[in-house]
Amino acid sequence: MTASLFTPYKLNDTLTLSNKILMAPLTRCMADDDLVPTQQIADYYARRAEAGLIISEATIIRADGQGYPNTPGLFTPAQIDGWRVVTDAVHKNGGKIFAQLWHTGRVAHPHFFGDGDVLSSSAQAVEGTVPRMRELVYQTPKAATLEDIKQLVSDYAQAAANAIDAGFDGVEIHGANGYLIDQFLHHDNNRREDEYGQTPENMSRFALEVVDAVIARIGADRTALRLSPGAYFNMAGDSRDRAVFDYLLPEVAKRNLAFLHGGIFDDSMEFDYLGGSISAYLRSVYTGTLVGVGCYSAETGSAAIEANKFDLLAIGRPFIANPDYVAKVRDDDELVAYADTMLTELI
Ligand code: FNR
Ligand code: 8K6
Repeated sequence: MTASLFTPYKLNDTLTLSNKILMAPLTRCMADDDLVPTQQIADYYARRAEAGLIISEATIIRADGQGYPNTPGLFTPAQIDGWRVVTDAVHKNGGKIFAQLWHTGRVAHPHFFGDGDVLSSSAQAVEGTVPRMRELVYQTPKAATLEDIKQLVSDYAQAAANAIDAGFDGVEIHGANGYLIDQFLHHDNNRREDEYGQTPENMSRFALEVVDAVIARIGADRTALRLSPGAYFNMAGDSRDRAVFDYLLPEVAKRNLAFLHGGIFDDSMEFDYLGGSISAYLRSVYTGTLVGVGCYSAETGSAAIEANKFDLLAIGRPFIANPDYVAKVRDDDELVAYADTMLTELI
């Protein structure tokens, strides 16, 4: 029932995956205090090298992108060296790994990076407090100036170059889940009146500038993108968002990225203004390789691939619970059920 997951998949002339199971990006908050990945993190990823592709936990491109404790970075020499230990360990076990490039935008907190502005598309605060750190109330961000935007685009590109330097096979730009890039793509957050706001073309501009800058540094074959056309996390939906993604997705398709990855926790969720689930909407508008994700099992994911709903399957929580997820699925062994209590330890 899962045989379709175990055939190789050619992403492009540069990269072929040995199977269609991706490890989804999973924040673990276990980097050291300089945001350097540890040997334990290297071991954790190396145990999962049988995945066709590992996508790393979200990794910040610069200090003011941090919104959670001990999330790794890719902007200091020590962080690059730390990641090289991880990528070497994964490669030694026959795996492939992309870095997920992250800036949390208005979800960042100065508690983590010292003085400095919290940046977003507009001065719209996210309600509430940092998870598990209730004393940290989110601040009203500063709307990024044109100068700030230029610098951010350049910092994404530099982080991509750093990822390649650290031995990653490519990068996934984190444009999903209500973080910085997504904060330009939804009307709830983007209230700008300049060339980055109001129209689908303007609201897509930052995302496309980041994509183009990363491609210019490391090539389209090694560049992927994650997007959440449906707002569901730290952001409210707006029926006008549909037009933004209707414009953006064909533009992304022209760039010939390695793949596009939906950003969602449960792909059975339907969005009125998208006319269905995230994967169904993305399939209808985007023509390249599509990764489906969100509460799939190997069986339901394999069936979805056979029904041509998407091309590759990303697995998140079950991979936290089962380092040997791929072998277990292949051998039809029983999986350990995921529980949130497992987040305190890297098994
Ligand atoms: C996530 N997810 C996530 N997504 C992302 O783009 N970057 C990240 O760093 C994280 N971190 C993260 C941590 C934890 C603990 C969870 C549970 C989830 C979302 C994840 O990639 C995936 O989309 C969802 O978990 C849905 O897939 P599963 O878990 O149902 O297979
Ligand atoms: C993306 C980085 C976040 C780091 C902590 C993640 C902890 C996630 C635990 C699962 C909770 C899912 C909540 C998502 C909102 C879904 C609303 C339908």
